[in-house]
Amino acid sequence: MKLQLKLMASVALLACAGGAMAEDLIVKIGHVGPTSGGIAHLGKDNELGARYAIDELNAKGVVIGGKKAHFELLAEDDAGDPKQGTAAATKLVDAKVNGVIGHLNSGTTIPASKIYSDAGIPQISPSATNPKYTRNGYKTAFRVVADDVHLGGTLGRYAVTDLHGKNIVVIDDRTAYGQGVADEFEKGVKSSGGKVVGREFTNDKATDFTAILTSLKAKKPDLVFFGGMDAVAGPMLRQMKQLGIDAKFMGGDGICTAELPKLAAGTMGDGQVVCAEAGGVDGEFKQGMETFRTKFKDKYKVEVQIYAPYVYDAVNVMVAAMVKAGSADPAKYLSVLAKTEGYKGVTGNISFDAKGDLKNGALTLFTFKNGTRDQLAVVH
Ligand code: ABU
Repeated sequence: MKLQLKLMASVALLACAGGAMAEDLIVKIGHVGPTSGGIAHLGKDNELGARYAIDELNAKGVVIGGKKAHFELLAEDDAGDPKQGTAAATKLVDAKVNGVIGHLNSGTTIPASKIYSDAGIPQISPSATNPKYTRNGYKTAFRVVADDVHLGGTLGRYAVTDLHGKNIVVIDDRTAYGQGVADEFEKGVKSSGGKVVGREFTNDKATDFTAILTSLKAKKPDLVFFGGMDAVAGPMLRQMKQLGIDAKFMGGDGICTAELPKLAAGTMGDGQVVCAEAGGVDGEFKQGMETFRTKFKDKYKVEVQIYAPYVYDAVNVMVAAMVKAGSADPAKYLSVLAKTEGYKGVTGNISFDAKGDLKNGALTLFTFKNGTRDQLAVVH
């Protein structure tokens, strides 16, 4: 009889323990980026930013609505391809994720945003800069970087007023990002009294630019702007050198990565390349960004490429909204997320405007010296 009572007590204790575990809240965070293909190094950079945030949140212990939250990362690869992007989005919706961080490319982020919007799932892109992403009226779409109007326009004005470009030529990769940022660059050049004397296009998988570079060489360019990603910009720089095109080379955030010097294989002159990250910190935030980069390298044994800190912030902003709402249910925390105001992240102050865009997004202009990024200025 005593043994039976003891057994019953043990079963009751186990049931309690099981009950306590059942009270824990599983929060699924989706992440999508190109972790295969030519810009896999950038997709992996973003994914590591998400893992970093999630590991930290799980270690810290976060309570949402009185329950201990356990965060799970559901990481998907879209290879930077719009079709694979929508397939990844559908998969995450079917998995009932509580929120999505991504995608990396504008060309995948924009079509995926309709799928998340239809499902009512909040999405924060840490890197898609095409303005259209937040202009479709989807209440679920947010981003934590500046857009291409700011990015391309600033670079266009800088090309004329600071780099004194006279014969400026433009190439784009015909993606939503590449073409969009190149158009904004052209507008910026023209608004500063400069001239674009030639424009060509390629695609985001191309490796041979001989024909378009030869055609542009005839215009005697002193500055080439490329709207596209580093995987294309690197070989383009190599071929410019082979063809004897001695010109400054500019681009947006897509080329402003730690990997570009390797992709250009030693053909970039010091100070030849000028690009901009669609975010940036100075003053009180500078140390926090430096610390993040150092800790990231210690943890993953790789340098931050460009947007890992923005992904880290995007996860934390989303979770902060869940905590404040007392719920990880998208229908309950979405309105709180939309009202995010003055969240202090490693990438600066994060507040969203009515469209879901970052308010007062800064840019950081960089050049490259001795194969590493060298900051020129933070532009507000
Ligand atoms: N912003 C550059 C890379 C991502 C994109 O917008 O396509």
